[in-house]
Amino acid sequence: MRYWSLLFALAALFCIGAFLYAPFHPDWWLPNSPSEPHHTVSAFGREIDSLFIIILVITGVSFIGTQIALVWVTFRFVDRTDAQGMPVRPATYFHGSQRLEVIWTIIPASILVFIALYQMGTWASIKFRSAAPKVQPLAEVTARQFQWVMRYPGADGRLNTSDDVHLVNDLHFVKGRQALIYLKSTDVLHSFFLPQMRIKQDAVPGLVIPVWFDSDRAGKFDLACAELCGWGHYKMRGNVTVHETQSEFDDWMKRATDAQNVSQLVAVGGPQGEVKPQ
Ligand SMILES: [Cu+2]
Repeated sequence: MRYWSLLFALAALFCIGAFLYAPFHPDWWLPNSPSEPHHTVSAFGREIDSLFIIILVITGVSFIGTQIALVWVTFRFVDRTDAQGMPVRPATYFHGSQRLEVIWTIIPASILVFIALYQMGTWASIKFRSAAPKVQPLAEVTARQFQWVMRYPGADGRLNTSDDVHLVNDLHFVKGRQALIYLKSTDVLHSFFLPQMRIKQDAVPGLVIPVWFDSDRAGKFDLACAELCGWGHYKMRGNVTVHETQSEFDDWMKRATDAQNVSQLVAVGGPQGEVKPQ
């Protein structure tokens, strides 16, 4: 029955096609800006993508090699019987092969050690607190079921003061500047995910975790929760706006501050809004 070898060969061909297609097709698996599908917007993005490509090459070459071996073995050593129904080439059985086991342990272990060492620099620059940029925090982001609560410092530039600006699912920062946020959670595990910037960080109840990122393109991007956090997990989609200049960001912040002051005045004036904002 050589059908099996044909079936394995077809599956292998399909996967090899996908493997060759993936790195060159925009948005096949690494999301980018819609207007520039081949451009990764953040500095971390380029490092993360190159790690992905290295892992894709290692797994792809291993996969192609094992598939060729599998197809060849199932084709070459297909079961054959003679006129009496007896196997022409009876199978021989043996138990264990120390040499083989040593080889197939050492090779994957070496590959894993290589990847672990190779990615250390990238990991350190994205995750180590010592690498956090020495800048004023952009915001405090608190995840809760099921929204992102953003708290921006107001005019005084300091967080946790009375002029802070509160927004929901709306992250803004400036192009070409490192943005630093403090990530918290009030209930369960969430995961702060900026797909186009290749940033993903768990929000853990009880912890305040610094997260930093940048973008070399202005525009609209996505924020998502990448941790299944309950029935409304899908609702934790937020908007990310990268402003072209600091003054554009400042204008937006002023509008957000004014809108917050208006809503507070209306709240003070009661549901009928007797106190009219100026
Ligand atoms: Cu969530």
